[in-house]
Amino acid sequence: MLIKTNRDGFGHPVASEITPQSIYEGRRNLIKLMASGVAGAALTSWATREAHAQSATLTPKPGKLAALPNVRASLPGAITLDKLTDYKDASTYNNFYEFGTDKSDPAQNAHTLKVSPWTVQIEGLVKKPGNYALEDLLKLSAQEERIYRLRCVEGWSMVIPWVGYSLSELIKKVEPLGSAKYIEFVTLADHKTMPFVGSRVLDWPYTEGLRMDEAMHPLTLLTFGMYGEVLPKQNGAPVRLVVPWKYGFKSGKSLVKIRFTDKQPGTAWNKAAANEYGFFSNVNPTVDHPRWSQATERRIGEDGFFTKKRKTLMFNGYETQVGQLYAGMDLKKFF
Ligand SMILES: Nc1nc2c(c(=O)[nH]1)N[C@H]1C(S)=C(S)[C@@H](COP(=O)(O)O)O[C@H]1N2
Ligand SMILES: [Mo]
Repeated sequence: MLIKTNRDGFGHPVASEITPQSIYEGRRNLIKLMASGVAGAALTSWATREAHAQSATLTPKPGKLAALPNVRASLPGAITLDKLTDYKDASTYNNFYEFGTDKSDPAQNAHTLKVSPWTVQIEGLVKKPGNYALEDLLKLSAQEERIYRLRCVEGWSMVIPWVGYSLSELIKKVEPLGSAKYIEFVTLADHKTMPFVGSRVLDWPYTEGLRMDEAMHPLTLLTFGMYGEVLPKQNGAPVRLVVPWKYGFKSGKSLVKIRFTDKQPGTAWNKAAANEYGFFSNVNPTVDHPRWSQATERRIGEDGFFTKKRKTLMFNGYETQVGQLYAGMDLKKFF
């Protein structure tokens, strides 16, 4: 098996292939399947297992999710030696407040979410606004598997193999105007299918935002799948964001709108409690949440009586890649 790490001109690691040609071809065949209308075919578990051969402990999932087209397995170069979180934990211990505030609620309730047809509206300061069908988004760029840490602001973390492509690919295609400095991400708020939309915890729809350079950073992943398959509904199907150096809540699920703007957009958690959740919300062990420390984290799946907590890393361990974005900024002030 070929393992190669490259760096692009910015010093960002780029994907390193871990996939033998046969698997690549196998996955390529799925594109043909998709094209021929056989979209319900599950990605064979041998391909998933093979792709995860680097991580000995993957629990392949059962399930019959539709296959994702055009996927090649790859590693982003950063933090891939951690053991993967079991699929079962990643898909049953969730935050998705539209389906309830308990960690087990989304897995129980999200089956009502209707993920097809799905369109993402692109609007604001951009040359090519419009409604983009999920199928078109899927085809826009080759998808990669990227193993990222997700660190929740509540103090737990997981290591998940996501499937998608850099959001920058989409941004380049829609041609933002020079005046576009931020992007607002709006997620679905459907009373009929999301039982907790309307609850007073948050101002719905759940929205998030990134500065343009953060959105353009190659690590920011427009995500369609995990563990080699399409996203389970509770994880934000059919398309979500994953911004691995920020607290988990920046990674909005079930995206319906991407709006380019010249002003810093409001965000759901900042509106709910501005003193607790800032716009940036970069993972930072030295800046405590007003009600708890952010210095350590509990890795889901490692909980045992004698298990030590892990030290939380600056920018969730992605400092080499993203530190430059915040050069000269007071990260206590801009938390
Ligand atoms: N629309 C929406 N997106 C959301 C949330 C939410 O409640 N609603 N929760 C966020 C939080 S707090 C976290 S930690 C991650 C959890 O993602 P996961 O369940 O796939 O691990 O999703 C984020 N995205
Ligand atoms: Mo979170």
